[in-house]
Amino acid sequence: MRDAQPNTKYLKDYTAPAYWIDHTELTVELFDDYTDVTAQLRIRRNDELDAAGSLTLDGQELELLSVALDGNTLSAEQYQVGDESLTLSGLGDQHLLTIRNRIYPQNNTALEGLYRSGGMYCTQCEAEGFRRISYYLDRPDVMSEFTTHIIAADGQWPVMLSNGNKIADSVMEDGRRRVSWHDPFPKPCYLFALVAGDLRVLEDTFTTMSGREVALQIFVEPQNIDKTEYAMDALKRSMRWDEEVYGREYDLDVFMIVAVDDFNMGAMENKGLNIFNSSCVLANPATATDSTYLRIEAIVAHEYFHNWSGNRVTCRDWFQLSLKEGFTVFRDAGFSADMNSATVKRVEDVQMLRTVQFAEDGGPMAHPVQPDSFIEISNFYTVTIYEKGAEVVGMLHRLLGEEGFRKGSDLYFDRHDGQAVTIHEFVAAMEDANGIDLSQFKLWYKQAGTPVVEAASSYDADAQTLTLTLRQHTPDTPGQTDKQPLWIPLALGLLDAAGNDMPVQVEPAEAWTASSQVLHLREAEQTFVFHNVSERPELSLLRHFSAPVKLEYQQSPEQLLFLLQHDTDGFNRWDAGQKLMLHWIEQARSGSFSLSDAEQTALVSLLQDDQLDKSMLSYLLNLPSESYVAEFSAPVDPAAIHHARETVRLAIANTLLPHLAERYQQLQSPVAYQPEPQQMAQRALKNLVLSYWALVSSDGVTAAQAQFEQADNMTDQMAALLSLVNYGSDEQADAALASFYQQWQHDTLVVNQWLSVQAGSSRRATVASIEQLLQHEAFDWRNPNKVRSVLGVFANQALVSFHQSDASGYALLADAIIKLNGINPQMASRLLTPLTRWKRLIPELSALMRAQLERIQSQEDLSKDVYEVVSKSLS
Ligand code: B3K
Ligand code: ZN
Repeated sequence: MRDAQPNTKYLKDYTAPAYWIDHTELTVELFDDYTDVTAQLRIRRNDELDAAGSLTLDGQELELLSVALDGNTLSAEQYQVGDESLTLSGLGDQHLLTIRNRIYPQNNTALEGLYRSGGMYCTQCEAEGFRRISYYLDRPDVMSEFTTHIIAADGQWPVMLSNGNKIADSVMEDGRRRVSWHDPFPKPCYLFALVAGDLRVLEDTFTTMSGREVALQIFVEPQNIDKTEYAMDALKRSMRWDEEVYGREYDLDVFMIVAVDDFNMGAMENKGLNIFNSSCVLANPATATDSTYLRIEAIVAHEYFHNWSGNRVTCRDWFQLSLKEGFTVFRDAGFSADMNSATVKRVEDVQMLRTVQFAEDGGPMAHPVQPDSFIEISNFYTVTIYEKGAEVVGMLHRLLGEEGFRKGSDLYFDRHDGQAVTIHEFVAAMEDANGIDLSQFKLWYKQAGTPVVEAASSYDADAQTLTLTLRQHTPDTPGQTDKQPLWIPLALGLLDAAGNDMPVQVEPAEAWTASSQVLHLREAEQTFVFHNVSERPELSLLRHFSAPVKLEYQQSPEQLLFLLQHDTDGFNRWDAGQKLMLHWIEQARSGSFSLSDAEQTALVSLLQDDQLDKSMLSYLLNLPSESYVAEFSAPVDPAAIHHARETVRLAIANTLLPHLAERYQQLQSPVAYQPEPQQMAQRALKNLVLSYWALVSSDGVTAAQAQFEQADNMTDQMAALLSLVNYGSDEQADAALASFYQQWQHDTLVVNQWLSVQAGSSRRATVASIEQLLQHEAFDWRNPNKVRSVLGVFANQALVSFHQSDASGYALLADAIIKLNGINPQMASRLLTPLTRWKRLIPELSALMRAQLERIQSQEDLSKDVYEVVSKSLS
């Protein structure tokens, strides 16, 4: 809980630590009711500083037992214990500092530091959790070699793990067992991990490119051992990919993954011992959907890739978080694109960016990819740091090309191996390896807000030229005005009337990179002239979404339809379709919507297309989400958006209706379930067809019922359940939900999906029904997955239900946040996100939401996490 006025930390105040900790020897003694920790720290004065021999260590909720310097126990007058610190003064150049303290993992509901999850112990130390285990310099620029001893009653915890390689395992004289681990790679304490439990393990091996054999182990609670194979497969593919694409090899003798049920995030890249939220690692066909498989593949890769981008080269301070996160998201996206359809992966990433990240960038929590201040670092594990950060790295890749980028990343890893560095050093490596000046480009890291690019074009038939004028500006964001023009790579193509790409010659020539068909927009306004353009072309702008900007370019529904049918860039085909559908939704809001003949024909031919990837087709035929539509309307009226979107959905379903039954049958497959791209694509399209069919026809609902009963995999069963819940009769929906729960109540991850189906359904989710779910035996306030499945899904997906005109939806969320503030501040703070958008809503809703934020703000004992988001939202 916070002090009266939480402090803001600033990047500009960074100073190096007064001491280094060269070696850390940690002894963790697990007892039933408490845990004792002994830290033996070899400290060395930082020569570069004129330090006065004073050292302040971080510590939180620790019971200090003793402090000794070079073997001599200190008396209480020889050090100062603050609320969250331990200070020693009068120190010399080098010492052995020994600190003993006691902690209570079973009472730790914040899930930071050492805590109990189900029947096991585990840790989460990033960003500042290590200080809840032991007094330490809890900052990423202090890198130390760790030796860890775990001691417990013999037989109590058969598996006891920490980072690095196991060096000893024995029963001590007092009958307790002691397992020792040594990690030869110096690391910051945020990468420390410890696990103890009665776990089962799936084992495999991987031979690295230099021929070393690495043991691979996935540890899970006994009931989950049949859900580990896919993660192992994804791990081996990730290891190979990182060797092939980045030349990066794994470095320890063993790589371990542990699945835990109670976890604040997706997973954590602790050195050699990744800890995963069980929802991001466990899968078998009966319990996991295709999207879960894809998520597992991406997260296993992401955490593994951190071994280089994050662990071997780490961050100097937490303002540099995107140095490891943006780069690693970029790397895992490349991996997923190579394993599946690259275009589909791009579509999914951009969907997320344009809804969630653009909303963050336009709201009170907007911050640069390299923030310059924060109150609570946990609040900065954001879509801006991760996804926009990855887009910025992606633009570097586009500017430098595959080879140039690889030269830059090689230089970065070689130059900084074993160091804690800054974003500046990452860009400098890219510059030095390619002989390029990226000073203007670096503004992407410094300026918050989503840039707007306005485009206008004119064609001169006589001169055979096309003139394109581009203007850019970045809106003000909290604390930042008067933004500078950015370096924006804008990929584009010109299509002739038959839909073929025309050759492109641009002036000024230096603004054009022919190999990647990119225009370089570097000023507030620039005009480009395309020569030898033999007919009036259709412009396809911002191909592959080459920069994270909002593009404003006037195109008629006919032009959009043309691009949807013909663009040679798969991403822009989809995007043209989304723009066209957005236009339909706007028309529906003004009561003037109907599909033209050409539009109807295009929809039917997409449904029947046999050339395109079926997953792509399912995206092409799917409407933009309500949140995406909201991003493009001001002020936001969630009910109006919902109804307009439903009107359009009904019209599409009716247009497709004559063909749906047949297409559904065609897409059935007799082949046994495999989580592989082609099958996944076919299921995605089949289940989209089913949802349109069930929306407009009782035959569709019957088909959903049959699929629900017969499905042998969760993808099909869940899709059928969704169709029954949303389009079946009340009786059908109730019966399906009841039978699903009956079937799966023993499986907590499946039950979470069952909770989400209800919480996210505009039809089912009422405030009363959400309250019931919160009372359900399957719900648990201490488990973040449950909280997300009910409250997160309700507030972010069931928009009409959440935005009730009597504020009951807001009040329910606010009550939950107030409750969680005392249990798990990070969770509480995450749940605030929908409330931070209050200024964008129609006035009557806006005032109601604000009142709930004020109610939260008036609570006593607000955590730093909640305080920061609420106070920034209200200012
Ligand atoms: N690095 C972790 C994030 C942990 C954050 C905890 N507050 C997960 C990841 O990005 O890989
Ligand atoms: Zn990460």
